[in-house]
Amino acid sequence: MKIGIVCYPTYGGSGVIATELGKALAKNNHEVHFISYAQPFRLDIFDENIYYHEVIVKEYPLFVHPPYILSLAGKMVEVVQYQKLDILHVHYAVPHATAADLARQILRSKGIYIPIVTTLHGTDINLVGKDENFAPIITHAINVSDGVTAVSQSLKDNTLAFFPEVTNEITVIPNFIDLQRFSYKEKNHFKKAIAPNDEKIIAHASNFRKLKRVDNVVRIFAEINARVPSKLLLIGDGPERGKIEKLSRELGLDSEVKFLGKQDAIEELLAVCDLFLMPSETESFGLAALEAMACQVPVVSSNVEGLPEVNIHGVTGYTAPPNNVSEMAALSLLILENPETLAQFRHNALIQAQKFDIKNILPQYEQYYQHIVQKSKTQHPNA
Ligand code: GMT
Repeated sequence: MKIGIVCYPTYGGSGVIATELGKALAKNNHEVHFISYAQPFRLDIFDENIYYHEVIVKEYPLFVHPPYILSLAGKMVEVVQYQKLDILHVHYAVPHATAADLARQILRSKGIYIPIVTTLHGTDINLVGKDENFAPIITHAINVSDGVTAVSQSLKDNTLAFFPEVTNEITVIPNFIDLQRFSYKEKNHFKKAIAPNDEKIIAHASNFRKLKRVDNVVRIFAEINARVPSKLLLIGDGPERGKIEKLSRELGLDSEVKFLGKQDAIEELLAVCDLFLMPSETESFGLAALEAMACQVPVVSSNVEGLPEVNIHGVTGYTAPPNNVSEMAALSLLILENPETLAQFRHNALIQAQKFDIKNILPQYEQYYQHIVQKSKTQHPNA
């Protein structure tokens, strides 16, 4: 098939999933066309089946806010028409599904019907979706898509609860992991460099947005470190970074907390960790937790939304209400102070991660695309 993929190129789970899906589809001999305003950060390979089309947003003195959505729709029209795409897969209802709807209308006037699959990732539904002005736009974008998927059952349930006028069917296709890339590897020399006195190594990775509660990561770590000497690796960067550095200094943890910034080879870092913390206030899935689990790292996370579908309480780690720092610290210590629990949870984390193996999830997307293409051919035979 010839598949167009539209995503945000930035450091974040939806961009990772969209890019890794496109790479896996290309390996399976599909022709994949990425459409975005910058090269997605994980699109770091050459593959003869992969194309990248940049959306250029032109600035005019008249426009204070250049209309990205129109530039995107225009690029979609061009790529669908000239590359003869079979399907457009857009990640995020707003603005991508909205732009795709416009592109599809324009293409229909040229006798082309392009089916649109929209994948909901969470931020558009849980955060943007709470802005009243966006509600009718998101509802419309979902209802006019030819197919809609959500990355967890919880996200599907929330979408239907927040947007009562959504009538379109939503299919859950969970996020996935490449277990060949994300796996446990012996990195003793690296471990020694980070934790020379055999301290426990704890990690957190995110885009440091407020909802990730990186401040609570540091507070949980402070309670852990008071009992079990440890090091904290903070991977990623974002708006909260300055505050978190200040908090670490205030808690006297500057030499225990390492700010590593954005890292490409995150699997190399996870390979040396004993625990991953994800105390988010909202999380439709928690891809970073799954990446840790694939590397056999147990997770202590909050129990919101999709996280309990990924991190199983008492099996692959523990979950607790968000903002309950003391409970998350106590649960972390249950793992770190008990070598048998740590070993068992490491094993369980891998078994759970295997359920999300890309080898199992990729065919679900391929079958879904086939189904949507067939359905739209039946519904729009003359387009
Ligand atoms: O969480 C972020 O900051 C990034 C965001 C995104 O849209 O890229 O992640 C969302 O999509 C990921 C991939 O499906 C999920 O793993 C994250 O849980 C989800 N984030 C939220 O729901 C807050």
